[in-house]
Amino acid sequence: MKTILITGGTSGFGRAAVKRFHGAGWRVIATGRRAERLDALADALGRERLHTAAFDIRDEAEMRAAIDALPQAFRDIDVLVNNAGLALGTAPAQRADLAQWKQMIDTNVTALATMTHLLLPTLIARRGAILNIGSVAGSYPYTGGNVYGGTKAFVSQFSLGLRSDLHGTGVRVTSIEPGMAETEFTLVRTSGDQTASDTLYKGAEPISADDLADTLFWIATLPPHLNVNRIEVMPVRQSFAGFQVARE
Ligand code: NDP
Ligand code: 8X3
Repeated sequence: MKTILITGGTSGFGRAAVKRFHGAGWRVIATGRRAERLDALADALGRERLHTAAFDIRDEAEMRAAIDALPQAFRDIDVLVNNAGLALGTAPAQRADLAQWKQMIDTNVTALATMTHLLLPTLIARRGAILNIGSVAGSYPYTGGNVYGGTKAFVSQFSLGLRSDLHGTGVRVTSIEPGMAETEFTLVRTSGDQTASDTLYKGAEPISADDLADTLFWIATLPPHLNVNRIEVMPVRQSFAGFQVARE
């Protein structure tokens, strides 16, 4: 039986992935700050193959304590899904909130790198896999994407760098880069503006959390000699727009 650790298991992609892998018979570790959401998952799925750990992923000491406290049956982690992350704000850089920038960097970059560093010995021993959730925002700039896009560019390049460093270990690394997906992402980004969230997704047939969970499951269950390096997934209704020109 394989074991997977999914950060950000309380919502969106992460929660859907917890259910997807658990449903397929995997042992799952789900993390997130909202303990009541993790408890609800345990109520639904039971605790035999689900372990939950509630902590703020920006707190390295809490993260280490949670990994140290893993029950024996959950210690041999085969797959790490670095999913916990967020965007905050849509203002252009010159009007952005510095505290929001730092929270995005601490969560999307520092915590992701820290968790990876902590679990690398186990993942190497298991010839496991690291699935990092990047974003199309890491490749394609848009106004107001500034630091969020920068953090996701880090995820993409860090994933490729890990592939290189882990050469010969058998560990697989993938950067999964979704486009517009309907989760709590926009609610978080707009500090709880449900109308903004509903308006953004209306009529767009966005990616669903279950769609992305299926993508993660497909990658995690490929034959062990195959590695998906980077994968972009978008709704058909979303594509690219052109450059802008500030004319005289
Ligand atoms: P959600 O807001 O639905 O889920 C985000 C998850 O991250 C939650 O489980 C949340 O848990 C967790 N999280 C955030 N901050 C922390 C923290 N400090 N400590 C612990 N956990 C934290 O959004 P998505 O499911 O959409 O987002 C998942 C990932 O997908 C993110 O990395 C996001 O950037 C990325 N992404 C999203 C896209 C989209 O359009 N939705 C597209 C491309 C990428 P809790 O609040 O309980 O701590
Ligand atoms: C989330 C996708 O386009 O809103 O990463 O930045 S986008």
